[in-house]
Amino acid sequence: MDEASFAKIAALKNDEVNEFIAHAVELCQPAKVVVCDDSAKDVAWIRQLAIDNREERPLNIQGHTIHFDGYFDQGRDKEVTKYLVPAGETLDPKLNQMPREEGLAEIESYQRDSYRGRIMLVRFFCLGPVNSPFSIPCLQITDSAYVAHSEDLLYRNGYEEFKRHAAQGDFEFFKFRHATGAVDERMTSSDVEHKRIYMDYTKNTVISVNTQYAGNTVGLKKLSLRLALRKADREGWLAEHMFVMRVNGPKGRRTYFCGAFPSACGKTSTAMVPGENIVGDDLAYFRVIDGQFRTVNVESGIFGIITDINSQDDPVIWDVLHKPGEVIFTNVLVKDNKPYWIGMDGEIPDQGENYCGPWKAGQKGPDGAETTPSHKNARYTVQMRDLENADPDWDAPQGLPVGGIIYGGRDSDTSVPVREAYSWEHGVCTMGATLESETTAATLGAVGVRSWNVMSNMDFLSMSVGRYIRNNLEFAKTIQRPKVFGTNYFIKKDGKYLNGKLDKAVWLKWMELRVHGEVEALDAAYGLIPKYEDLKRLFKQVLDKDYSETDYVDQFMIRIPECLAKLDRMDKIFATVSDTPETMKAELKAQRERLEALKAAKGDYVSPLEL
Ligand code: SPV
Ligand code: MN
Repeated sequence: MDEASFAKIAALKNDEVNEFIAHAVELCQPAKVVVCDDSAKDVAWIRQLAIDNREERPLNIQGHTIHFDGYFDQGRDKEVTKYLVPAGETLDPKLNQMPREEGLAEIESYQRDSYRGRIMLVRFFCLGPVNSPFSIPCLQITDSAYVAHSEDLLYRNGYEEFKRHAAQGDFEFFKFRHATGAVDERMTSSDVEHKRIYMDYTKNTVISVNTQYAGNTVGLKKLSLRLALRKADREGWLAEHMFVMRVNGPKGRRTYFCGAFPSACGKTSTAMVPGENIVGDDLAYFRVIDGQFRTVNVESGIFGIITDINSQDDPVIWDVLHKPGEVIFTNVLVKDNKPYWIGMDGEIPDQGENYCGPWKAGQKGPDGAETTPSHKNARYTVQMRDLENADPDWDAPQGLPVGGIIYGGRDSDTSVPVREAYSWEHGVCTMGATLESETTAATLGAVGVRSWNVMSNMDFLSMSVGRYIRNNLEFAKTIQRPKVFGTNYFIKKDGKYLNGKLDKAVWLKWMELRVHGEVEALDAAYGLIPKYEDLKRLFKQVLDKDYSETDYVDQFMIRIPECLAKLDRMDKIFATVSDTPETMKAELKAQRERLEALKAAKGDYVSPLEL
């Protein structure tokens, strides 16, 4: 470590920082340690290092690079992601876990000497805006310049934040230590057998090894979400897997919405809907500030799925991906230094380099599976400040007031496209806690299988399901809470989707009006639904479309047998949750009774015109 690096650590005067760095040096044995601060010089040095050590390669457009993850490292790996539980503590049995001492010994054995001949990077970042009630400072150690570079795009700088806190005395921060492990000739982690992501949650620490995929390595993304859920539980706030966006109402009114959508349920496309403004696309914290329910985007960039990004459906992202500026492409197809992906405009070459290495159409993967030109989870990494539809207040230190929460599921046969909850409790329990998504042809396995994903946060829960739901129910109890909505963009009739891709723009405007009590709604027994006249007017206004009454009736038909079947599934699931809150049980029961009563009065399938 040179003097400049040493001086940066010394200035923080923090034993916990010193010990974490010293332990990493001792364990991983780097050739050199470089400590970065928030300066443009250090950020630029990291960007160049990623290229110099061949973790990234420049593409044709200035500032664009490609990074490849290994064939078996294309997503989050749940199986090897575990909580380390100290002796004498218990965690909910639904969580993947192991004894702490055993886990530490194992993962440290994989990280021992892993930085030999490499540079150990020490970085400081901040979750949420800096110098704000939401901020959580983070210390990241890694030997991957790609990981460090991604964090520069995705998070606020945090060195000055650490300094500010250091001046004030003790403070809590999150720590991450990542090691790439053995690599192949393409610089991708090759020791797949020993891939591990272990949460040493009692020490606010996450350790990962033998992986490069950002969801497993970028400490501030999903690794921090698991720690943040526990910190929030201790402190009485909420850490959510949600986008944040601004919906523009009449007369320049700005209403902020947060949304939890499992994969392939329309999360990013909702946050990026034309005419509205994005604040963030993945992680949100909620706190009560000055008696208001407020939120921030935890991140400062987007690590988004690139599959199906095209100039028609996603003009803003398409533009960012085609102009000079900082973009990291991952696991797309590259030919002549140009990136290609499934679902883009134009022709895709039938050969090049991709997540398999050198690639030709028809090639089988090392596991014998069919391959595609780009991986379906191939991604782009860009900064909020490069998005022309970014809300100017996206970085506000006091956060933004929340008008509505949206839980977006995916089913072909049950829920109407949009409905409003009767209350916070009704929404949290029957829309958030019962969120389901149906598998599509794009995922492995059978199509149409429903998977349950509480608030879309299931993969990141670091406590029991019941406790997490209870925290949501209890949060902000004494103040006005946002309205809660449920969406489903995927309802079908006779095998055909009933909605166009852009219809969500209309649902957003309707929800905005409902937040302010400016349109009426109909009671559909499992929530409040729009009236035809209002949607007809909004379709014309937003999409310049004539919305027919037949479309309305098809889309908003109350399908009682399917709704009751969903309640049956939920009763079965929650019977396995030992600490289901009483409120949850009561909401499910009341929902069933309302649906049964409507069925007795009007039959199995009830037209919205009959309500
Ligand atoms: C998700 O899978 O929810 C993501 C990408 O946002 S990952 O970084 O893998 O979590
Ligand atoms: Mn996510």
